[in-house]
Amino acid sequence: MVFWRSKKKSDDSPPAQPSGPAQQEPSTAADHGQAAATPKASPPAASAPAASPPAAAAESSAGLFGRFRNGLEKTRRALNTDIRDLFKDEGRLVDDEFLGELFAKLIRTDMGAGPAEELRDDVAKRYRGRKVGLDEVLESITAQTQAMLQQDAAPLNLPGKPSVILVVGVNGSGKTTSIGKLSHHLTSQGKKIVLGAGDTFRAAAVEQLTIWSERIGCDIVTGKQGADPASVAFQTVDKAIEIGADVAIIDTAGRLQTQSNLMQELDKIRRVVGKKVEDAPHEVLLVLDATAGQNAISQAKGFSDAAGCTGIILAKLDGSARGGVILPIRRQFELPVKFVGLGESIEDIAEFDADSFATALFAD
Ligand SMILES: Nc1nc2c(ncn2[C@@H]2O[C@H](COP(=O)(O)OP(=O)(O)OP(=O)(O)O)[C@@H](O)[C@H]2O)c(=O)[nH]1
Ligand SMILES: [Mg+2]
Repeated sequence: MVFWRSKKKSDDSPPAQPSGPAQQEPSTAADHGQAAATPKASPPAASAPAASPPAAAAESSAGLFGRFRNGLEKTRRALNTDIRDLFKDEGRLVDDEFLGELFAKLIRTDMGAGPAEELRDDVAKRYRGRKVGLDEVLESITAQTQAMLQQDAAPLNLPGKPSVILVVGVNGSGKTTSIGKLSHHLTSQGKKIVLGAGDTFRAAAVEQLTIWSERIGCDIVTGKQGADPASVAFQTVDKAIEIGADVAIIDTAGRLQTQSNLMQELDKIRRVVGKKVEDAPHEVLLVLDATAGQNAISQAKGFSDAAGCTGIILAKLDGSARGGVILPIRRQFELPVKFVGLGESIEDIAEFDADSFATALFAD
């Protein structure tokens, strides 16, 4: 049985209303390889915090720079301290010793050997044999990082009403939180959202998304624990059509690409929503955890192809001094980074922009 909840911001209305029969596709008895969850979802928080005031529809690059700068504080501090340490004196001769030290500092941000070598080699090409100051080196590294992070413009593909976004990734990467923040971002642009609690494996996951829906003031479709996620996805899209929503965003349980039954479950969700709305899902967003560094990359390798991902949300950039991980991610995934997560609050998501991001990464 699938339920949906009408939007409410801070009232005390009763919990989910039953809606029509469950969708007919048979359930997959997927083995999620996780401990059994709490038997019942507790009712959602009665009075969820009100949503924050709407953000500006299109953020200026100055605004973005400021947000990246704050969100990247840990990485930025580590990098700045490290690189500044190379310049104890007035200037520094760019020789093998300096270049080796620079490489060692850069690699500590988890950017990987390839990108760190490129940055080092660019400094060598420009300045070898010369005495340089900190600013010159930072300028060179920033410009090169900007070039490495460049990608074609990658706005969300939201072609019609409703557009469908599926959110996937390994356990704990930040999927549900990113959905909450993304929904707020879209709502503040005037879009009407319906959430689908496709992680039916854990009752707490449904509860978590329900609380987000209340904060945002949007509808949510939920299923009983253990319900077929494809059924929830189907009902979510149905609901979006019924109420004229612009976007349906479907949460999924965490999984590894190697769990083939769970990857098939994603396939089924895709098929089912594709039957309801042409070309749906229009976005399949892979959420990666920046704090897991290179590990996030190896965990999610193959995931993007298997799940037909269209873009990346790099979550938890604020929580780590290893924000350089974005460089190998851009390189290895051949997928645009669409959003970055910069904290746990509702506003802590930003559209990715290579220039502002790289400038913020090496800023004071
Ligand atoms: N600091 C910080 N924490 C985040 C961010 N995004 C998510 N988190 C935290 O990361 C933890 C996991 O986030 P969830 O959104 O539950 O992750 P998930 O991928 O849905 O997890 P599963 O459903 O268990 O697979 C939570 O404590 C979140 O608050 C972020 O951008 N910054
Ligand atoms: Mg989740």
